[in-house]
Amino acid sequence: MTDFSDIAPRLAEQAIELPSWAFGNSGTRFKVFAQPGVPRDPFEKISDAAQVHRLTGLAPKVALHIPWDKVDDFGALARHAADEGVALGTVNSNTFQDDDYKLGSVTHRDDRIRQKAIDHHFECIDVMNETGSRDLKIWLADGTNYPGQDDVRGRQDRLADSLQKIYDRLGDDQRLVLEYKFFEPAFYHTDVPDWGTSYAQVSALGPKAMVCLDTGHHAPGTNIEFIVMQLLRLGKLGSFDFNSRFYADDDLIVGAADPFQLFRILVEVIRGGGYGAGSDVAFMLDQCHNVEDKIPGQIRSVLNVQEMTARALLVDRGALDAAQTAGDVLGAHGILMDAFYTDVRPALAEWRESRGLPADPMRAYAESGYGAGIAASRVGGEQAGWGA
Ligand code: PSV
Ligand code: MN
Ligand code: MN
Repeated sequence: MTDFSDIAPRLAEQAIELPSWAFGNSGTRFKVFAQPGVPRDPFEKISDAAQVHRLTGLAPKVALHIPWDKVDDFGALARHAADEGVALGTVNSNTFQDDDYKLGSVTHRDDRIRQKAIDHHFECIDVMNETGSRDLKIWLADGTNYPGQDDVRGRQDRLADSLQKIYDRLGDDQRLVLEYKFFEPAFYHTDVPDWGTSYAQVSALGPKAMVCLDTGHHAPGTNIEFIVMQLLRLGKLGSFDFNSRFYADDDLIVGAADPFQLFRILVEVIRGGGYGAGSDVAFMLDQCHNVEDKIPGQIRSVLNVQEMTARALLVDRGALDAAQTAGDVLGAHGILMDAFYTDVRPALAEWRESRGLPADPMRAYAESGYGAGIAASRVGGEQAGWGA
């Protein structure tokens, strides 16, 4: 069994991006629950996100969503982030909250609407140029509800054409990551429903286009770690959106529904070279709090990712390979499970303290008074996109 001290240095390589929209009010299609102290503008969202990094050392970047996080001066937002000890990360586009996009955005038959969607992505790239962000993340709500509603082949061709125009605008050090999702808001077909479609589209674009894998965007029973393995093998895994799902796109705390699945995913990430220094894979959370407090909800998630990363790093690769080569089915399985069942929490608490971080970030946040402070000082917080 690998020892914790062997893997401790590698834990310092972990960096997880937080979604700005996790800090505003959110809910379901039935109700948005307002919480006291939610941010009134993008600057306050960054300040809240920075608390997560301050207490865990795990979350040095914040992803933006345009236009939700539109400000007059993105340079000032980037400087504010730096003052708070974090940086601005991935820029997410939004082509799903405009009447024009009812029947599609970059796949729309109408040239005007398609161009409008493309122009929105150009605007996002302009933002990236100001913030220094590397990645443009595209998630599309495009799809149809009824067989025959539109010609799915034509939509796929228009998607390729629009993506090419967006891709051609990217700077040398910028990337496009295309997120897939099997359904919702469209229910018959979705234009980018699966990793294969995303892979086919980004492969046609070139090396700066990659796939984004949101862990909540698969049918029940999907072997997500297999997809992780395949995309890493193909050199096309650009980023993760981590969250948990029980049923559909639940966007719950990472590792809450199925910690073992999170472990299996991270085992493949590490096996495929997708973890740590030298890897280009962006680890993001895509989690939208509903009933839980926002900042501790994010703290819980990044700690869960760290915990499963530590367990995945503990897998004794040499012993596993030997057992696999020998055809020792139960031995190999046992080696993996030994790592999964290792309680790394005490060792992680010590590791944190050795780096000047609180042993228990959840408790440290509760005792910090930050939550009470923002509840008292902020009135009239804005909603996070959803339901806004
Ligand atoms: C919608 O499904 C979604 O949750 C996607 O996962 C995006 O990443 C996110 O919204 C933000 O646009
Ligand atoms: Mn997502
Ligand atoms: Mn989603």
